[in-house]
Amino acid sequence: MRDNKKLYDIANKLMARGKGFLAADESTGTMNKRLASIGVEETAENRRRFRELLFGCPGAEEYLSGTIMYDSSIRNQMSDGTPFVDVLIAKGIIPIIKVDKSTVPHTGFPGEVVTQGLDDLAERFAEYHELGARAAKWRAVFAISADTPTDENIACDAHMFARYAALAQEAGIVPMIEPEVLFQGTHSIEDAERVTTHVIKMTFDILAQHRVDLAGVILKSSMVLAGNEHTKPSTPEDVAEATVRTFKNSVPEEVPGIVFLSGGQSPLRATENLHAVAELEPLPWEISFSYSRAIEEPILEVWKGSDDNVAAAREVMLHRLKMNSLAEKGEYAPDMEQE
Ligand code: 5MM
Repeated sequence: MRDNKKLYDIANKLMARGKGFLAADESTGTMNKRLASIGVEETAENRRRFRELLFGCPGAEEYLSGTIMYDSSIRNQMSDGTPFVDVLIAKGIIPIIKVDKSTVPHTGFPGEVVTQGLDDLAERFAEYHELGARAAKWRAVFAISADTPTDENIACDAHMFARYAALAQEAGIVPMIEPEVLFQGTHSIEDAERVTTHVIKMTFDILAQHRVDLAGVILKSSMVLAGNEHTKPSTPEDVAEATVRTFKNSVPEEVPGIVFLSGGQSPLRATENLHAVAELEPLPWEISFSYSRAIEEPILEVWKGSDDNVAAAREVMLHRLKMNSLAEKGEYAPDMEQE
């Protein structure tokens, strides 16, 4: 009989108050785009050097309970030969492994994609557990338009979430499910709420049908806000109210935690919106951040690929993490950005 208590313990550690996740799980193509954006050559060594900057940042453990890694990173190491994964574990940061293999077009459903990566997943989980991962991430993507997402597309991804989550729990790994409703678009905040509620609700219904233990699952969600091309940007108060209402209408209370992706919001906006959600606590779930771009963008700008800039880039990283940690506790104010 499986001991689910271990899963609950991992989930509780991940959702520790004042701590969140760094999503450093860019696939090779995405990481190359990040390097190109700062004029750095897109090589395996430069991708490794950037991960060394992030994973080796002294003090990050004060604000991070988990770090999401890509397959190549969980097998990679610091310049001195110490495996990245050992560096994180020594700091008490739980290694989380991205296991989906990205999206492909959903045949017959124009404009929609489905996530792939279930083949050999049980064997991959066994290896990732051996390498030190105790949580995993699988992302599905939904764009809002007049015709999308369709129920068939949501159900297809939800069945894959369920299969992935069941296999993760069987391997002693906490599954994080990430149904990302894209921020990019002209949609209103009301459309975002309607679609996000429907996607999350259908996903959890199908997870429950597949007998996934929802007390051992973390939800990684988009915030609910108007699209980036909508005429009126949503205020933090609007985002918080719509997001919390969405969760209350779609997320079962036994789910231990919900973390946010930043989705292309600016770093400051992602922090302000997290703070506004935290101000509506208590909620049935622990809430935190799991940002990639909203943490990494300012770090990349300072680093610019030079070893001489690593210390300054790590200061920027610690600042961003501290701001998000304060926001997670509802203790953030924009004037703290200047300190
Ligand atoms: C780091 O980006 C993750 C993987 O993306 P690709 O497979 O496209 O390279 C992504 O799943 C990320 O973990 C989340 O979406 C959160 O990232 P943002 O930038 O939205 O906070």
